[in-house]
Order: sequence, then structure tokens, then C-alpha cells
Amino acid sequence: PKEAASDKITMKVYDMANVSAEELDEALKRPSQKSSETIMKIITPIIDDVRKNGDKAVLAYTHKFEKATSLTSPVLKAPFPEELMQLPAETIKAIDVSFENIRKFHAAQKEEKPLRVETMPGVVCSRFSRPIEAVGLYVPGGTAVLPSTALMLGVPAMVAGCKKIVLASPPRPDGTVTPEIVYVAHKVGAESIVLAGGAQAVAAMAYGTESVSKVDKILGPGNQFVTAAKMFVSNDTNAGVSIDMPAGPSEVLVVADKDANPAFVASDLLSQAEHGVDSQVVLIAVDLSDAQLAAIEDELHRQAMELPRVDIVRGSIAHSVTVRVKTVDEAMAISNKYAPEHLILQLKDAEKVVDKVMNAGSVFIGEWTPESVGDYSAGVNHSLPTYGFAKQYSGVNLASFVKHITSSNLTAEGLRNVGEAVMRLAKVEELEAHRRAVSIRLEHMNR
Ligand code: HSO
Ligand code: ZN
Repeated sequence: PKEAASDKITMKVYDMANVSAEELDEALKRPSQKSSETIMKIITPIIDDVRKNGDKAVLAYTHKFEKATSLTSPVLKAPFPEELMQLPAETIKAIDVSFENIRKFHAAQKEEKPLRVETMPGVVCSRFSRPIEAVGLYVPGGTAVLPSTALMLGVPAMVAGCKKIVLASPPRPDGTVTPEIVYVAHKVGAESIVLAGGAQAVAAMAYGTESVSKVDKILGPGNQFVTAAKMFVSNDTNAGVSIDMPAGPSEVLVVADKDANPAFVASDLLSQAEHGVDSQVVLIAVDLSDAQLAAIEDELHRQAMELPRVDIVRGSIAHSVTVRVKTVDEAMAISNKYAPEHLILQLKDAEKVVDKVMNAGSVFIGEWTPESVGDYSAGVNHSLPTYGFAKQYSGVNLASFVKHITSSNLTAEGLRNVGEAVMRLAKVEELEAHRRAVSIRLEHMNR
């Protein structure tokens, strides 16, 4: 049957030449999320329950939400049985290649030796890093299985030297997780996989249970319940746990000019649109003619109709937009304001435009760099700030798995040089014991 014109999968078009700044802001608003108050009300009793009742509570939620009623333990401990990681050779190879690229890129982020600065003669300040001892990595289940997320979190944790790596992922109704995730857990040296999802998994790792190890930091994307639970436990001083960053629906902003291939542009927009109905994709069209823009729109519709997840795409494209601009500078101003999770530059001399990028999670440069390569195998991390948080957050990287410690080391000469300043400021703050810790030494030297 012939489709009605209204069925065309298409993004709303705005032209910078005749749209106000307010209208544009409104158009580029991320789809709204459930209020965090509503979510908090749902997760708080779950977290309390897990804290009080441990394994028993976690299992009960997994039986209820994941329908995995045959599970008798919420944890699968390493060494993981071979039969749980049976995979086709091609999949093993794909995971191995990706693993190695991610490992290389994150290993290069290591600070080889401590930073050491002599701020005054005899006053040496240093900074060095140490791995966070125990980390909990949340790998979402849901509409797609995401072993790539296990790689993006597990590999840097391994490279950083975290002693204890705990994965958590909601099991399937038969109580297992996909063999890809088990294989990745094995490769990164995880100590266990928590077979639970949602707030219950986060709570189990934050507080520990009889069989789930308590961790020091929880990382990884998840739905609104997972995100809210991460916020909750990181605010609870009794838990003593930190988190990575607020994670939201996937998004991409593509900047394309006349040089861009319409089919490539459309494919990139769709690759993030298929993540979920709450995803948003944005096209900034730089000085394109009506015909050139129409070519992209036609491609978008044609390619979308062939996708297995076309229904999800319809949802996300419904709140996605195209903005027409005249210049690359205009395009980059909009992009920097939006602060996209992924920024794709399909431009002539794309590499030069990178200098103009101020806010973005990860940038994909030129026509041969689809965003998918970053999602899986290039080596960069795909756990990135969404929702405009690229303005102040970095994506997951090696530093996410370490903390920095500083040290000072003074000689007698050093203390003589800096002592006056310390004593004076201690006096200003009326902290006499501070002042004396210096003066007692200076007097000792002069004896
Ligand atoms: N693009 C997602 C990550 C992902 N894509 C996983 C495919 N698998 C992060 O924004
Ligand atoms: Zn993706």
C-alpha cells in the first residue's frame, strides 16, 4: 500500500535566517524525562530493602522484574564456566579486536611518572595516581544487549589496575546473561557478575550484600531508575561510593555541508535514533540548497523504512530537528550550545573545524568516520555525557578509574623559604597550632 505523505519519517526543519534564538532553544530541547521526584519515590524503598535484606531482596526483585525465577544466587563468580561464554568465532574475533583497540587507547592515557614541581628551592610538590580499588560496572539490558558497554567500562578499569571489577547486568528470564558479556567479564578479569538490574543492582554494589562485593565507585549507563539510584547512593555518606556522571538517552549532532554524502549523513542520524524513542538527533545543514537537503531527507526515510527498529526510529525522529545555517561558524555556535554527546563533522576540511569544538562528548571527523566505530571498536570510549552535560563532564576514560594523590617534601631550606608565609597566614586565621608546627622547626634549626 502507498504510504500517506504524513507517514514520511522526517525531522522538523528550522532556518536560522528566520527563527529567533528562543524558538531555536525550544526546538533543541531534549525530550523531557520523568521527574526525578517520581523516580526517587519508586527507588528509595528498593534501595532500603536491599540494604536491610541483602541477597534475599536482590533475588526477589530479579524474580519479579526480570522474571528469572529459577535464580538462587544473585551473583555469578569468576572463574566463569566455559559453557556460559560459547560464541561464534566471528564474535570472539570482533570482541578481541575491539578490546585491543580500547586497551591501547586507554593505556596511552596512563601517566607514566608522577608530576613533580619544585615551587621554591627545597619545596617539592608531587602528584601521582592510584587505581580505585573496587569498581562496579553497570551494563544495561533492555531493548538491546550491550556487550560493547561491558568493554567500554571493563577495559579501562583493567588498564587502570582496579583490583576488584564487579559487573552488573539484568539477567534474561532463564537467569543467564548473554555469553558476550560473560566473555568480556572474563577478559577484563572481573571477579563477579551481579545478576540484577535497576536500583537493586546499584544498591547491592553500593552497600554490598552477603554475596555482592561492596564497591568504591559505580559507573555505567542505565535507565532512569539506575541513574536515580546512582545519584541516591552517591549522596549517602554511609555508602561511601562515587559515580561517573548522569547518563541519559543517546544523541548525535551532525554538521554537514555540500561535500557530505546524503546517504552517509542519513545513516549516522539513524544510528543514534535507533537507540530509543527518547533519543534525539540533530542535523545542522551548512549552506545546503533545497535539493541537497531533500536528498538527505529522502535517504533518511528510505533507510529508516528498512530498519528492524523503524518503530523506535519514528519515535526519536519525531522530536529531532534540522537547522539550516549559512556558515560553519554558525553551525559550531549551535553545536557548542547544544553540547552533543556525539558530534559528527561531515565537512570539507573537517579536521580544521575541530578547533572550534568547545563542548562535545566525542567527535567523529570526516566522511569515513561513522559514529558506530566509536560505539564499538575504534578505541575511544562510548560512555559519554548526554543532555548537554558535555559542557562540564568528560566521558569515561582512564582517569575515571583512578584518583590523584599529592605529596609535599621539604628540605630545611625549603621550610625556611616558605615558613614565613605559612606562619603569617596561620596568624590571620588565628590557628596558633598551625603556626607553631612551623616555628618549632625553625627554632630547632637555629639551635
Ligand atoms: N551510542 C551509545 C553506545 C552504544 N551504541 C552501544 C551501540 N551500542 C552511547 O551513546
Ligand atoms: Zn550507539
